[in-house]
Amino acid sequence: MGQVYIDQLSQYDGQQVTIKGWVYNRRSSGKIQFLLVRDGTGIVQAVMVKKEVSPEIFALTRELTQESSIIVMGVVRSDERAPGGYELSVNDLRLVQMAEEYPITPKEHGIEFLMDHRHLWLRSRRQHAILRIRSEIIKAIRDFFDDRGFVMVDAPLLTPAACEGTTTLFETDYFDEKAFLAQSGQLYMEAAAMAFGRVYCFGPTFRAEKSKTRRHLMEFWMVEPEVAYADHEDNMRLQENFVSYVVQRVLEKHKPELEFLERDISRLENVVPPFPRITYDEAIRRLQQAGVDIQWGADFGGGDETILAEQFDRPLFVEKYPAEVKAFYMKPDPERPEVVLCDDLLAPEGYGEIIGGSQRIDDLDLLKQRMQEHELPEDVYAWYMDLRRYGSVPHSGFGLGLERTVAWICGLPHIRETIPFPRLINRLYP
Ligand code: NSS
Repeated sequence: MGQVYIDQLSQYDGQQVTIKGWVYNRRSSGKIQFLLVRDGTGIVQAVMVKKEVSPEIFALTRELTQESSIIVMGVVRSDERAPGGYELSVNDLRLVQMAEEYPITPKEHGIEFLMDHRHLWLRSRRQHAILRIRSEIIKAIRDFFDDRGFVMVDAPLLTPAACEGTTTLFETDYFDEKAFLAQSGQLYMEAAAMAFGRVYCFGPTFRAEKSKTRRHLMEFWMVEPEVAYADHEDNMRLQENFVSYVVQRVLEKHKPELEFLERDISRLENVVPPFPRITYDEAIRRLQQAGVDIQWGADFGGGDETILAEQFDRPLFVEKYPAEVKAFYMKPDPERPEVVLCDDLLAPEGYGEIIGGSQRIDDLDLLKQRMQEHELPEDVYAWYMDLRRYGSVPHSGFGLGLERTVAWICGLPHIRETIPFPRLINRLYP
């Protein structure tokens, strides 16, 4: 049998196979050596008995260092005691490269050391569990929208204008012009929604966040659906169905990884619609009752979000914030123009805001007025205003941050492990 992957071993019980991978660990007891071999799909114990291989191979195996690359050949044997239920009786081995002394050993390392070695740290079991769940979440996100008739439309990453305020823009030279890395694809999705009805984009976004927190990355992935003819209510319904779908998919496919991460699975099983909803006004009352010194008109900090979310057993919608603390494009509530038809979805257990969404302003004059209040240059937004000139309709959308969602679902204390190579305020390496 040619190369077989470790997660497929159960199909090869009793057969001779070849595994191509790396040495995860090794121990020997005289006439027998035990290798833990990993190949990216899993880890298998490979047992080498002295009299079953050549003396050269037995001697070579004794010298193998952690992370040396090897090709092992042997017979698959089911064994209840083995992790995964199978082990390999080795009859041949080839060394591909003898690894130098590996910096990450089974002992505990500090976080900065691990982050400096992120390119190697990815090989650990914990990072495997997290990044496999991330990969599944991405697939679930795409499946949810694709199965419901949304068209995926890619937004540009180099843009002439801001979407989410001018304070967090990364600026770069664009020949004789200035360009900014995209903070959001939303404005382009509004154009796409007028063309295709229901659309989404899903890609990296960039924000120069000058705050060092456990929830902020400088480069993060966001999925942004936008729906023509959808109002604020439709928008929230879509969000709760979407978030529940993603969580249930991870529960269905990745329980072993969640268990490895010691995630409290019962908390995730609760995540089914409908989600509780409170207004911003009520959120302020609840915070004041909890002893927080906050007045109507202020935005929430991470700590405030945690206090609110902890009062509920599933994600919490907070809707209708004061227009002043929100973006220029949000539609005022016709019954109370000082608040806007927006919502933030707060994840439970202190993971904070995972979604920001709103119904958009569809009236040209009001949009112009808001842009003036926010001191936004009209010329670079001319195309965006055109959308209110040619067949403007009510429309809504939202953005879900992928990494915060991964942190919440995996139960991680910090966002830095949710993306393969995080960009943090003090880190651009590796
Ligand atoms: O600023 S948001 O609240 N909303 C938007 O960008 C809208 N333009 C989206 C839309 O309606 N199409 O960001 C949305 C989400 C937010 O809830 C977080 O989950 C995530 O994006 N987010 C971040 N994640 C990680 N790091 C940083 N810095 C970050 N900023 C936002």
